[in-house]
Amino acid sequence: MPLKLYFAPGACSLVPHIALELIGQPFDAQLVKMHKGEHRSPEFLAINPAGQVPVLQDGDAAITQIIAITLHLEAQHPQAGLFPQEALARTRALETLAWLNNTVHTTFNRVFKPDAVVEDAAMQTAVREKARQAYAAQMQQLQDKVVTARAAGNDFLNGAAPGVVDAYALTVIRWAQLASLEPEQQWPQLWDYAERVAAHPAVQRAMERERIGLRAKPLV
Ligand SMILES: N[C@@H](CCC(=O)N[C@@H](CS)C(=O)NCC(=O)O)C(=O)O
Repeated sequence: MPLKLYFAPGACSLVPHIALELIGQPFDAQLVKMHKGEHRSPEFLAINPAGQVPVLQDGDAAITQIIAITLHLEAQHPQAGLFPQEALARTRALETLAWLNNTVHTTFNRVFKPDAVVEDAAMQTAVREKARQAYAAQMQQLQDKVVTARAAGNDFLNGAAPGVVDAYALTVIRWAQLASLEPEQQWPQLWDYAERVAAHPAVQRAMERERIGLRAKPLV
């Protein structure tokens, strides 16, 4: 039975989606229409009680959490280059991946859904603005990482070719635009990098299936 990925266009499920395309073997891509609330349907909650994408269905196992899913894929396909091979480079990639997942992603959540933090409308505006500032600082940090990688001769945070960490970086750079930041103008080296990642054929296939481009319109 092929692996099945539950995804929503442009959501963080883009990360394992790109990983699956990098592996290059057939898989099922199951669209979850989050704007229609499908992630809260009884059918989807039976698969992931947290009501979130991504979910990777591998046989009877429904695997959640991007880091767990991508490490599971790497364990099955160690030659696919999802993470660097060399020990310290691999650790650095995981370090950045964890930061993207537990810090940058959750900062974006506060920009996008400040109502999950506070009830009061004025306070929501304040939470959003504070989070937007934090997100901008994190984009600068991400650009610094890209510049350091380039100085070491690597076009990607993963090394010479893109991997899981680059898929997550691309995802949060797209989100910066949703948060009314302008990465193309504000962090040109980061934007050049995002264009490099997005130009990779495997990344293009995932983005085409999700019907998204690198450029995205502000949402909040
Ligand atoms: N820590 C989770 C984050 C998953 C997550 O935040 N998914 C979002 C999409 S980017 C989602 O499904 N949100 C819907 C919700 O929480 O209601 C992971 O690594 O997979």
